[in-house]
Amino acid sequence: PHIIRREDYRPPDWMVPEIGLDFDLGPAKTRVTARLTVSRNGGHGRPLVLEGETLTPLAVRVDGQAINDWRIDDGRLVIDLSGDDHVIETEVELSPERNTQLMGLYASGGLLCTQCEAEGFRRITFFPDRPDVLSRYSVRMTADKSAYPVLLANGDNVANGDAGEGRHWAEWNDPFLKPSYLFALVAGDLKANRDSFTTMSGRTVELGIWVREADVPKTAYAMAALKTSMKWDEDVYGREYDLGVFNIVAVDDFNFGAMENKGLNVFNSRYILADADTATDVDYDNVQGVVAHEYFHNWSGNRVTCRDWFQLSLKEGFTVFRDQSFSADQGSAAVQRIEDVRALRGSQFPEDGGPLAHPIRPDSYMEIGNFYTATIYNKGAEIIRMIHTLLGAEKFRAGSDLYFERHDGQAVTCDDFVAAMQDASGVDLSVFKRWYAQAGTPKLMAAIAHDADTKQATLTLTQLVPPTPGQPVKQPMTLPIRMALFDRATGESGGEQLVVLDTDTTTLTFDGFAQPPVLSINRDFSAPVVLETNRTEADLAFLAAEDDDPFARYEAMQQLMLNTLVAAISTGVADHAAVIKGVGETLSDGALDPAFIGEAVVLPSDAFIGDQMLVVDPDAIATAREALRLALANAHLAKWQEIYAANGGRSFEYSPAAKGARRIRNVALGYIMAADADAGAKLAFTQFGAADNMTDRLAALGTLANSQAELRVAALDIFYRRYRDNALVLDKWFTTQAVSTRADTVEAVIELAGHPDFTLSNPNRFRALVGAFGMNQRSFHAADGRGYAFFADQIIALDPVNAQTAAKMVPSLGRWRRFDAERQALMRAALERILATPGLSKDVFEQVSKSLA
Ligand code: HT7
Ligand code: ZN
Repeated sequence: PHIIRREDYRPPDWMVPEIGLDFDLGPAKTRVTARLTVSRNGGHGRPLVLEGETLTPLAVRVDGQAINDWRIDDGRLVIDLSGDDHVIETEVELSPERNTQLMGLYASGGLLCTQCEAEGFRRITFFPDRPDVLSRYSVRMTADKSAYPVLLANGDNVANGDAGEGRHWAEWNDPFLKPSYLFALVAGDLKANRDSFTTMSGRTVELGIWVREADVPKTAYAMAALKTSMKWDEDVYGREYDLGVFNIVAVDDFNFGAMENKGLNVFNSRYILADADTATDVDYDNVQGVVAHEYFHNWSGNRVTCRDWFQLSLKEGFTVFRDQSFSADQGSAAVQRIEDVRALRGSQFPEDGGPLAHPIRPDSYMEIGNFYTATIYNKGAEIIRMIHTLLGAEKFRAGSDLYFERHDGQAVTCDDFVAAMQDASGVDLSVFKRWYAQAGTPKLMAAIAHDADTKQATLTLTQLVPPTPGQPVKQPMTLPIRMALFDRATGESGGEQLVVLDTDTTTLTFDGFAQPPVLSINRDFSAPVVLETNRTEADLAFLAAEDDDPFARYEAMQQLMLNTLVAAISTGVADHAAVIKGVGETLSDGALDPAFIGEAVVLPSDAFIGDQMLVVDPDAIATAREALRLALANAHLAKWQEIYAANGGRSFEYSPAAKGARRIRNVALGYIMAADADAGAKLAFTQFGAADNMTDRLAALGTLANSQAELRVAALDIFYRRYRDNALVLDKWFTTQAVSTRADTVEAVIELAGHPDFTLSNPNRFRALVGAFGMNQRSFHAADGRGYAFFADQIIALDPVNAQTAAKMVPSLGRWRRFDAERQALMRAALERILATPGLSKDVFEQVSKSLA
């Protein structure tokens, strides 16, 4: 397959200042007539080339005259034009209901909707489908009135009418220039939760969240989140919404989380619908975060967009940073940061250390759909966060103001973003820009030494950026490191300092320490690195109890746990004493937020423990982790029971305090279950039955699903019967079983793939079972390879139906180099079997071939 390279970028040959689209909509057959005003860009003689995928032109007209001398070249429509300005009309026919790839125009649950990012518009009409071609869109839709009473598109609704024969039409105009990837339409039988927002300049914006009528009550939280986001973007970034209307539509079949189409966001329904009975606290948080993310794109992505897809992190990294900051401001900033870092370590670090590693601005790709990665999004956000740290909040804001002012209405590059930050702040970011070009997670070694005679502490920082595919040698990165030194006798520190390391190594000295100080470093995870220090167990225990930076405190506890687990795995001898003591102190610290405690006392995941090992041994990890869990459970049983009792008995409320209470109580339930399986199962089953909210019900179900308790079967059955008609909740039922720590999970998952409610056509359902199973280190890596074989079968089956979703699964197998020789062979065999499948999509081909290289 063809490789697209960043260095080959060339401005478009033809611009399209205006486009009129006429849709005659139907699920089986939709006719699309497009009218493009085109103008030659520069003094070249090249033809007009319009991208097309799965399209056949039924008519082509140039300046009103039908022509026949067009040609199709690899799906593209090529037209020779003599002048510099023309009007091109094309007609095509689509079948939305046969579009299972969910890119372009497709049918979902009785709706017709579009997904155009990154390259879906070319599946709707012939067009120079690239983000640097900005056009003014006018759209007319005609459809059956009873099946599709609501017709929505970008911008403002300017006219409506009756088309006769039970059909009606609507026209929408978007006054803002936009790239084709931001085009959207939706037709369906939808009802709106309507509200309004008054902007900082006093304009009224009509807000609508469109869903099935029965789901309208589940949109209240999303609406509140939208209004809070609009206000936050005004307050924190000075960004005001620009249209008179902002609509959101929820659809059930969606390849991603949501899409920021101008004035018409389309969402995966799992990020819109929430009520106490069906959504967990995590779901509520996700709704808030994704609503904010898509709304923030209106400026960081839409008003200022990307010149080409290599610049994807320009909009995604910045917008993730913005949504993370927003979420931190809505609740516990400490817990938000812990979750952000967990997500980074859980998905981006493995990507950075594996065969699919790429910089946040990649140099080449085969299929851009494969580059919506944790690196582009989450590492991209960390890179923006580091700019924020280096500049400080005020200068960062000045940089963002300059960026939006300078580039409003343009399609730009990551260089333009950094230049605005640099110009507004006066801070030189030239070395920092290596973050955009170099892949790999830097390792930072921090060694603290002390001289009792001089009362000096010496800190030596050394960085190493590992080789990654295609990048054998790296230059040092700019690492903004927040640090503090604590006096271990008084518990005081002289305050935090920012050290900027942009060389391989540096040594810093600190005076006035009669005793060796305790090093608190990379506070708030100020640089996305893997940290190695020479801190002792006593140092970590001190920080876990005393550090005034909550993230550093959490990290110290995690590091204590990791040290204990890794030592147990490598020596076979487990010494749990330090962790038991640290957890006990944390549980008894009345000054701590329960939400924070809930995170601090949870053991690192199997996968994260594996990341610390040269060769991942899933069985040894599981054994060591269960042993530590059991030790913590037994040592603090009375405390877990006390916490469980103290945090229950209240009726559901969605507030940071109530959420924190549920979290710590459910963590306690897990430990009680570990200490006493019978009592724990009874407690869990009672909670399962009595819960007035999904967080508690699902936590109880998950605890039972991991257990040998007989009540487990009953609970799963009750849950299924209660929620079988709610697709989003049924997804949880599949996932709970797919991530179970039970030994028979592989068989259970294989059986569930044959369940009548399992389907390849709904990405949420596929991810709920197969995607979740791919993350279950214990069962996916079952030594006999049944997990791998099942997984490969599923990817092969899904590929012709939905190549994008199938390709997203490949990285679970792509990590084969991290395992023992037997597992390596089995994983490679699974990948090779996928690669040998006839007619493989380029999406899956790219992921698998790179994974095997
Ligand atoms: N910008 C959006 C990306 C997206 C997408 C990408 C590929 C295929 C389908 C997709 N749906 C949405 C989402 C976002 O980052 O906000
Ligand atoms: Zn985004």
